[in-house]
Amino acid sequence: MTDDALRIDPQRLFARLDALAQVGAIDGGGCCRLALTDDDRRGRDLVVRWMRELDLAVSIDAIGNVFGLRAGRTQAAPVMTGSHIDTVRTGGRYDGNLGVLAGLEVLQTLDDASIVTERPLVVAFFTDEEGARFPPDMLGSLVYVGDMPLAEALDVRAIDGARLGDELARIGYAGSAAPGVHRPHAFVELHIEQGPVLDAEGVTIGAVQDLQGISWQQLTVTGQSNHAGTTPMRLRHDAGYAAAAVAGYVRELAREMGGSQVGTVGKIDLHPNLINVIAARATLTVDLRNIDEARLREAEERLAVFLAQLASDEGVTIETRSLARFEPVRFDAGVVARIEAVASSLGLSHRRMTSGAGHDAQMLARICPTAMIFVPSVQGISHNPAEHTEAVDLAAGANVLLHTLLGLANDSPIT
Ligand code: HGY
Ligand code: MN
Ligand code: MN
Repeated sequence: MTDDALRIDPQRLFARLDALAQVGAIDGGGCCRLALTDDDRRGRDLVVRWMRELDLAVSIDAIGNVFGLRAGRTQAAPVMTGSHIDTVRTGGRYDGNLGVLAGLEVLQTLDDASIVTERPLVVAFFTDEEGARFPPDMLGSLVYVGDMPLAEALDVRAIDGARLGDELARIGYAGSAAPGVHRPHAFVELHIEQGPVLDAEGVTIGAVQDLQGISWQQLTVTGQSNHAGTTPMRLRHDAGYAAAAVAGYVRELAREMGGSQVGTVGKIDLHPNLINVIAARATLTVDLRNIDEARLREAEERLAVFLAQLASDEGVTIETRSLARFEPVRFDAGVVARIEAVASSLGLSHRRMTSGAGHDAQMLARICPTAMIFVPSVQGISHNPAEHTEAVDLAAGANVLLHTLLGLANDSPIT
């Protein structure tokens, strides 16, 4: 069989996706495997078992990133693929998991065809991509590329108070390899779009050329608890009202700025959180994103002005703490072009696009030529158990990954 005719085994890919989705399964067909929990450990153990069954050389680094290496004809820098297998609390079964398991499927397809590539191939999964339990997101890949000190990462506190380094050791994934092992020649990540574009346009493949900037902040509003019945409105210092005002402002700011600006208040905790007590304290998060760095900075500045006025008007204090701040990323034009050429050669519709979500690829792009392959999310739903991608699209994405990796690993010209 010529390399061009090579295709992955869809049923084998779907079987692994289903098996991994059973780990931390939640109602509605999704998964909950928050980073470094026992369910994350079970998911890791399963994928590492698959890596070993494929005779990959498995290495685990000090932040728990896991790499499976398939030898090439040479010892040249490897071509790497991968993603994450940690999820949000209401995760779907494809977010991250598809990129890792399609990578394994590609390697097994090459084994079946007795193909040895010039460069080694590596499939990776990175620790705590979601950042939902331990901020920032993409923490593992950020440490891997050297832009977050290991010691600082190990001391990160979870939203439940746990220390990252303690949890990593507890689940047995505090590896011995130094972050940065297997410096890649190139990195390609297959991922579901998690947005509505491909599905709405009926396009199969997204060749992702850029990814928007991310600003995560935690706000702590301190007011004064008081009686909900006896306290006149003019005497209130209501942290609950202030939190709601921030959520309303963030929505209004995004609408007013337009373009790619988005804003989300996804987490609000009130204290004492009781029906007849004016909240003394509110802890909330603000997620702002924009493909344009200057506009993202403008959104942050306008929020800061709003918070200062709100604090003064309501007689509360508002402390802010940055949880993550990543500038927009442009992916490698050569790798993007290769993805498009492969999609065309497979007869698949494709289009260039921006990623609204953060991904490990945005960190790998700091150290090597990197790009992403998207497949459609039905109705753009993600971070939701109802997240779905059609089987034909899952297979199409994995075949584009197969031939993109093959071309990069053999340094073949783009045709
Ligand atoms: O937040 C994100 O965009 C990603 O899901 N970690
Ligand atoms: Mn993801
Ligand atoms: Mn996600």
